[in-house]
Amino acid sequence: MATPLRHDWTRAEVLALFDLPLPELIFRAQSVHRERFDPAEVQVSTLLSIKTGGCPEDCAYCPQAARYDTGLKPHKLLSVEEVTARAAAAKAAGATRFCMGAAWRAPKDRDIDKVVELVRAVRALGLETCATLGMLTPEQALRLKEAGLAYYNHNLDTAPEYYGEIIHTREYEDRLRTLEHVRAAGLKTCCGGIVGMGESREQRAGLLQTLANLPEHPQSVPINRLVQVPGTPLHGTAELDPIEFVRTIAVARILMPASMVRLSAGRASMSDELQALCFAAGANSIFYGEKLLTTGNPDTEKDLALFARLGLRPMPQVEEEQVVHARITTDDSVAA
Ligand code: SAM
Ligand code: DTB
Ligand code: SF4
Repeated sequence: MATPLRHDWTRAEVLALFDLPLPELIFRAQSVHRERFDPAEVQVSTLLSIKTGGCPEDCAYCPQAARYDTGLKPHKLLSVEEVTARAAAAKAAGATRFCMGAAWRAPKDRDIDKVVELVRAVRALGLETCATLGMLTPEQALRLKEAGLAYYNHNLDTAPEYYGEIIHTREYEDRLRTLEHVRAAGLKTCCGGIVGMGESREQRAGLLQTLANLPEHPQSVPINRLVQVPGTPLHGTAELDPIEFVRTIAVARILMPASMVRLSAGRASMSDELQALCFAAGANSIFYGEKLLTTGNPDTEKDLALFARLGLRPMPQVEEEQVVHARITTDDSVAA
């Protein structure tokens, strides 16, 4: 029987996992991973920034906050034609999910009207859809669900006690509330955070503990390594030890055994060897395509060569009904 899902992790338990000798930690993560996943498969999603820059929030890591001078060229919401062309190209390159990101604090209802059109257009190409648009009302979440959106990305970013060091224009509670609305609308959640922002190991454990103790584990858990962008307050932060990054991935895998753990931002500056360790530690999805939202990502040829080198292959797209079935049989909180 697969390891049951838990929602009652203590900080001490999570820290004890971080403290394990690395081979033991990777062994445990890999064992849990194989209970529910094929260790040779990696899910690939392509990102597109559909509305770039000019954001009123002050997230200290983000090149899109209007208040930081990062040299970024902002643009308004892209047209349906442009997004459709980009999604078709992503599909042709082998992506199975297309994730649209907008630099909003919270979309207006008329923004949602337009995003609904984009979701319909991307879905019509046979791609799974994901969006990250900021805080949502319950009604907005429902409208996105009705349009056929599969996932909503909304990150907790860091531990509750470190959040105030990174963002001052909204509260942790605001993030939790939007996640509640997303779950209530029946959307799958993509929720994770960023490491390498100067947080302590205890705070990395706090982020993962909070994610695992949500009422339902996020189906997708992006672990981003901070991309340091000149002009943002976090530019110049001491680099996180790459082995500590691997530990973070492994602990995420152990705490959330049925979730896709995404090796997210930061891959452009990671060696093949570091990424190989992350896959061995239970990461099973990546962003694929030469750009994240505004910063670089490895190009597709490089990733395909990495997959070939490691004997990995892209995960086939899961049909909607199969996903629902898998959630009911693997997540006790859904089955209960
Ligand atoms: N504005 C919306 C929001 O904040 O929810 C959606 C877009 S926002 C850019 C999506 C996520 O990208 C953030 O929550 C953060 O985790 C991640 N991110 C932004 N800048 C980053 C950076 N420099 N390094 C790593 N991750 C970053
Ligand atoms: C997530 O957790 N990481 C992605 C996606 N969700 C939207 C975004 C990473 C952004 C990195 C900085 C940039 O390219 O602007
Ligand atoms: Fe705005 Fe999102 Fe960037 Fe924060 S992370 S500044 S909310 S775009």
